[in-house]
Amino acid sequence: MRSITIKSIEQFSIAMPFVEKLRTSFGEEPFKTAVLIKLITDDGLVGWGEAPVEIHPGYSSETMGTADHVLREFLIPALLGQTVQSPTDVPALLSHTRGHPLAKHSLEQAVWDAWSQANNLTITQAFSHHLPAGNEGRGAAKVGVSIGIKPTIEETIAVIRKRLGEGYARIKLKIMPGWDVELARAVRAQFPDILLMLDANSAYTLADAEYLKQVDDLNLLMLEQPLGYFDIYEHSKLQPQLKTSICLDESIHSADDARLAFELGACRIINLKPSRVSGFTESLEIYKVCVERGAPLWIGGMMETGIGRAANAAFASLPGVTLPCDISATNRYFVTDLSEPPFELQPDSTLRVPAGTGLGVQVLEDRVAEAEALWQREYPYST
Ligand code: OSB
Ligand code: MG
Repeated sequence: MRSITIKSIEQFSIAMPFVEKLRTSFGEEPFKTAVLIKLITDDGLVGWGEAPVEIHPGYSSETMGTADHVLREFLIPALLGQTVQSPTDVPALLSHTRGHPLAKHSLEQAVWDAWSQANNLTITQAFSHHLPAGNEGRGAAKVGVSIGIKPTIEETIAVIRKRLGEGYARIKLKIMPGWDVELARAVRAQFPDILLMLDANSAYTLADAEYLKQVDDLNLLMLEQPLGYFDIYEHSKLQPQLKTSICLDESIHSADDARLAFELGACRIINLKPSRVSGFTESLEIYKVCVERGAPLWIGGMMETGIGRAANAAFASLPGVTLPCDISATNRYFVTDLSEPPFELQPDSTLRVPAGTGLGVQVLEDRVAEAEALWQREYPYST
């Protein structure tokens, strides 16, 4: 395999209007925001990455401000001039900076993109190259859609009906105390056969165990992250009390966390967000943990632009990813995205993975500049 040498790295803070915002138990973001990375190699190859950071430290402790700062001051300087034999070398190069997984992920993604191109591979083939034989991509990713907290149950049912009509085969509903059991019962009554799941984003405590049992007879695909951010222990006390499978999102930051969660019986399923676990190198380790245990796995989302989405869809096409992913079509998120072609939902509820080398999408730099201008207009106090 050919190495790459990193010649320059640019970062862009961007904002884009959402087609439909996503209200969760911790709030709602006014815009899609991110810090994008453009990396150029000695040979002139260009790799792109996305840190899907938000304005508020609600889902992640990272924000637009922290990612901008940590990338500029610490992470980018650590990569400049480095020769990388494999993208899996990147975590060690960044290890002197503690934390900041979303920021680290953006750089690692850009390296995966450029390295794949240097080796004439799609990014999916680059992932498979780092896995045992038999883990080749399937060319498409099975996907669902995540629906935020709405003012009424009727509005929620209308959005679900629209999404089912578009062809999404799995519906995820955001819940919080007071917007949970009644909602789930009403939706199940309307749609008895759909793949349905709930995501609490850490809104409950172990004291709510009896209360949460009320959703147990609704044949849910899973209940995502009911308890504390970072918690594994209390989930291990809740899972045995529920028939419904618990899926962990916020609590899993590494392959070690995944092993611990499975050993303790804290969950049966993992939502793997490559950004949350600091990149695709750690994602590959979590993938292997799940495959070895025969545990269901799916790829989550952070409302990524086409840049992050392309890489996530590629990872989601690997055969160990067994459940529909939170990677919806471009038109679920944006009117105009930063890359082309857009991701379109296929009749079998999949997104096709681009066929070209690297990410396989074309980044439209004039759109990146527009999105940068929107961020600067809305948040003039920031860099
Ligand atoms: O909990 O999965 C989550 C978006 C932002 C923060 C947290 C979450 C989400 C989603 C979005 O559910 C899924 C998507 O990208 O479509
Ligand atoms: Mg979640």
